[in-house]
Parts: sequence; structure tokens; C-alpha cells
Amino acid sequence: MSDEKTGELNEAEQAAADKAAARQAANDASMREAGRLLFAGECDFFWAASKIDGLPPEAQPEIAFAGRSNVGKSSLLNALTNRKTLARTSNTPGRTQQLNFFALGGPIGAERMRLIDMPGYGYAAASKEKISSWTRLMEGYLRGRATLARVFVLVDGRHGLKDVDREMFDLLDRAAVSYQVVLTKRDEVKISEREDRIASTLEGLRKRPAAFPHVIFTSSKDGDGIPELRGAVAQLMANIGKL
Ligand SMILES: Nc1nc2c(ncn2[C@@H]2O[C@H](COP(=O)(O)OP(=O)(O)OP(=O)(O)O)[C@@H](O)[C@H]2O)c(=O)[nH]1
Ligand SMILES: [Mg+2]
Repeated sequence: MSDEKTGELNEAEQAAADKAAARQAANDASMREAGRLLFAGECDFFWAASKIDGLPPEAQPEIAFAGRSNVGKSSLLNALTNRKTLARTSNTPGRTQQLNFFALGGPIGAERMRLIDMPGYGYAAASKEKISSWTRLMEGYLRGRATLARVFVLVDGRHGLKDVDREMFDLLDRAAVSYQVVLTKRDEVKISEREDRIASTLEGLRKRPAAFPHVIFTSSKDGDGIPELRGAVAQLMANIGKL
């Protein structure tokens, strides 16, 4: 029991908290190393789907990267896998129009897991037709994919959550797909603003049933947060017994 007057921990509680923190730190370090090894493996593009009946058959666990157009999904995939041009990046919003599948950690067909670069949303110049085909593809994939372990939803760290991001969370909550927010472009956010951006993002996720309550702030430009994100993926694989 903590001291009611001061809210401080007694000695035994402090010792237990220190022990738990040390265990957590050791686990985080080992997951980061497992993540480093996982992403140091082979990684190859193997499939693109623009229609829901064009998906590859389910096999290894999948993690997908979603987010507003131009938020940095393709850049993050390249940073994670330490490659410059694995996923195509661009200044033109709406560059990625399909679900692009990458095999990680082994030759295609014998990979350890799959990474999926998703087409962006919230693209101002998109036609109604494009939006409805995007929605069909995304909903179809998210609802029907038993091998989908988690969706990482990228949010621009310079701006925080927008209504289109909340619509994406609604879709994921409805589909009951586990998702985790990754803030991007950390290098463009003032140091003094970073903690607040993480806190307000977490606050926006608090009541969302399928959201994983931890936010990672990354920069594909200077590599900040990338080892942590690799570690989160390794932890996810460990949790489903596939590490
Ligand atoms: N400064 C900075 N720029 C970034 C970062 N990540 C991406 N960018 C830039 O943001 C722009 C968009 O990046 P992409 O990776 O193509 O974005 P996307 O989310 O895949 O975009 P769509 O495929 O159109 O949905 C490019 O000009 C990138 O160079 C980052 O961490 N820091
Ligand atoms: Mg892209």
C-alpha cells in the first residue's frame, strides 16, 4: 500500500517497482535486438493488389502501414528495412495506390512475415470514384484478413491527429483489428513539442477499443525511433509465437 499522505512508495514497493522496470528494460533491449535481426534479413516486393479479389493467399503474419497520403509510409518501410528504394516514395500525394506486399526475413514464399504498404487516405484531389475503390479495398482487406497481426497507423508528427485519421481509427475499431499509432517526421518537430504531441495522440486513442496504447515517434530521415519500432514488431511476433 502506498502512503496515503504523501503518495510515496514504501521501500518494498519501491524495490518491486525497480525490479519490474529493470525487467521491462531488459525485455525492451532484447526485443530491439530481435527486431534489428528481423529487419536485417532479406526483404522483397512480391505482390500488388488493387482489388479485394486480387490479394495474395494468406500465409505468414502480416503487418500493414496505413496513414494519410504523404505522411511517410513508404519512407518508413524503407527506413525499417534499411533500403533506399524498396517502397516508392514521392512528393506527389497518392503515389501508392495499391496494397504492396513485401516478404521479410527469407525468400519469397518462405518469408518470416510480410509488410504491407497501404495506399494513403485524405488525399484532397482524389475523385469520388478513387475514394470508393480505396474504401472497398481497405475495408475488404482489414475485415477479412486472419493473418493481419497489426496495422501501424502513421500520423504526421508536425500536425497530430486529424479527422481523416479518426475515420481510419473508426474503420479499424469496427473491423476489430489491432492498431498502433506511429508519429512521423520527428526531425521536423521542435524538441519542446514532441512530448505534448505524444500525449495528445495517446489522449485521442484512450477510448478506442482496438488501439494499442503506446505511440512511437519516428524519423525516416535521421532514423530516430526506428529501432524502437522494429522492437515493437519483434514483440508482436513473439506474442503470437512467431519470433
Ligand atoms: N523530414 C522528413 N521527411 C519525410 C520523412 N518521412 C517521409 N518524408 C517525406 O515526406 C514525403 C512523402 O513520403 P512518402 O514516404 O512517399 O509518403 P507516403 O505516406 O508513402 O505517401 P503516399 O504513398 O502518397 O500515401 C516525401 O517527400 C518524403 O521524403 C521524415 O521522417 N522526415
Ligand atoms: Mg507511399
